[in-house]
Amino acid sequence: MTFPTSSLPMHRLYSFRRCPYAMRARLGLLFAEVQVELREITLKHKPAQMLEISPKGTVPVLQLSNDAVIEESREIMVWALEQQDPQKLLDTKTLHEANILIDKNDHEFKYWLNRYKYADRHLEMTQTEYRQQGEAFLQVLEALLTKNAYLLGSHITIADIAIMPFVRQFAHVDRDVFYNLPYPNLQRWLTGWLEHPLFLQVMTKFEPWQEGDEVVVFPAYLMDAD
Ligand SMILES: N[C@@H](CCC(=O)N[C@@H](CS)C(=O)NCC(=O)O)C(=O)O
Repeated sequence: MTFPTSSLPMHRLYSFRRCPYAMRARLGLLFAEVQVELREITLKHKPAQMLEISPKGTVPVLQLSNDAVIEESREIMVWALEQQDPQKLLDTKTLHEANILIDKNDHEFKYWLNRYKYADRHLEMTQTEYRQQGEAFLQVLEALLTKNAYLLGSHITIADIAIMPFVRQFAHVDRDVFYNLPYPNLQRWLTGWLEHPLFLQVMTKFEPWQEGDEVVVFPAYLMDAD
């Protein structure tokens, strides 16, 4: 279903297409059906306007229309879903478990993922050893997905959208290796996500924003997520 674009002022998201943190923020906005002005950036040339409101210089950054700034991806997802959550991603029954999984993703899995991806910069262990360290988390996810279609049940929760971009990145270090690992349910879950209409929308390409550009509205249209 298509709705007319809302009138200004809009919230504004600084984003980078390939960043997994920015992907989860965009997924949160899409599932929440919250439209924002999107400013695509490059990490090499961060806009001064972004650094002014968020000097730590990471994406995503959400500047609300009241000028409040949210500069952590997790908080952006939660903020968006607190505005509106038609698919109940913030299900109170699973929220505690979701937070534990997201913590594990952000504080443990991400560490091994970086080393697996950039093994040539971290010579203490081999790439295979880094991958095996990361697989400890994949095994947790596989066990959950053996029981259910999504991580915490038969419906998508915030855990799925928060973690999926990182599993995607892990898989894409070497797709042949990933799809030959003994995690059929995780592979099924990831493939489902890569084909999901909202994920395809999240990966829309935009030119980096420059002062004076026309406003880019994201999502350009809202569709049923089913
Ligand atoms: N804790 C932050 C981490 C965000 C983050 O590290 N983003 C990366 C890109 S994926 C970044 O902006 N890095 C800054 C840089 O490389 O200059 C969040 O969850 O939003």
